Amino acid sequence: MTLHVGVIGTGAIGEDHIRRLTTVITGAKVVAVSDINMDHAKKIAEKYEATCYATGEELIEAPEVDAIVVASWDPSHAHYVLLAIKFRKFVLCEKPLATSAEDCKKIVDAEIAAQKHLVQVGFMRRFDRGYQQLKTIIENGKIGDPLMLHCVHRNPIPGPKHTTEMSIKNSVIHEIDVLRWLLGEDYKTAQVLLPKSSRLAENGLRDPQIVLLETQSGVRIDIESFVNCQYGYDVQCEVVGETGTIRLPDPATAIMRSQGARSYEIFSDWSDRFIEAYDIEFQQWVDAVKQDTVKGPTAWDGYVACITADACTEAREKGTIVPITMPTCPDFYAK
Ligand code: NAD
Ligand code: ISE
Repeated sequence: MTLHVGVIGTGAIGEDHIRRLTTVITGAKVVAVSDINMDHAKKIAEKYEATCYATGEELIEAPEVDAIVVASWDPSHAHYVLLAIKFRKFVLCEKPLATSAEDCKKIVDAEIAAQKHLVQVGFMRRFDRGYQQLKTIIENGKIGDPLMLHCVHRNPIPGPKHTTEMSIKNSVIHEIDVLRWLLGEDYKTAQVLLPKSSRLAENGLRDPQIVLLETQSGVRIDIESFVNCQYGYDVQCEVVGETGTIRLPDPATAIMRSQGARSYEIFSDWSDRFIEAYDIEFQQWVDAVKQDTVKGPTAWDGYVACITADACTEAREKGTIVPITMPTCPDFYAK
């Protein structure tokens, strides 16, 4: 059976996921697309021989659509995910699951009421070969207990409507999720330091920012978020343990010696840097949905990430260390 997928949002990543589902992933076909930018959605629909729906709501309701990918702007996610749950359809929602913890909670409650795991959040770094290697090394005790993590998340330029808050909720949310998964524990406190801002940061954007997180067992994490770094897309992570350290590998690119310099290419954005992770994420999602389930990051993971991001926002605004109170994970989501 071929899984019939509908994609809401045909912008940068939506179009890339449609290409992926069509040319890379086996067992799925994009049958429907929708975007508030109808002109673009129509072009994509034509290119991939899909039906273009006037609204995301119509797409979700359409009987031909078995499962949904939400790749529209962050504030629209919660509405579409809640509607997908109402129609008992599987939904892979790009991160963040919602822009407020309150909306994430509504999704969690709706999924529990449906008594079926339908939601997966697009935290694709969990599928990245490098992060998986870090997790295996940690779990095998090869560096003892992790004590400190030093992370970097740089984008060359921000999106058109990027805000200071989005640097955490839209960008650092990846670290918030993947480090919690890596360490297997929740966070206890959050703090945000604001260094001197880059003169290239426009419209009052505070950039860079340094996020400091502390886990429940006392592991200290620093994450540099710099959305205006100009030179490329750069994600780094070093874990310092009791008996050794491990570092996320830079993706393999050829090293060139030329004109008196040794150099290698740095990717320009996420789409190439994490291409393999997205491919694995989507193949596993399609395979699981065809088995009538989902196995990737859950609505609970999306909720916890949003609670943490909200604490970071509060910490930045108040200039203090903010305690993070995590709700108890319901049995429905307990592994
Ligand atoms: P984009 O601006 O290129 O595309 C978003 C599209 O959504 C636009 O075409 C816009 O018209 C459409 N849209 C906005 N509101 C809508 C609504 N209510 N209904 C239907 N369509 C709507 O942005 P993007 O970079 O493609 O990001 C899209 C989403 O994917 C965001 O939530 C972003 O956080 C996420 N994202 C995730 C990753 C990742 O690494 N996992 C990378 C990039 C983007
Ligand atoms: C973007 O939306 C993503 O999710 C990318 O993975 C991230 O690196 C970037 O900062 C976000 O804006």
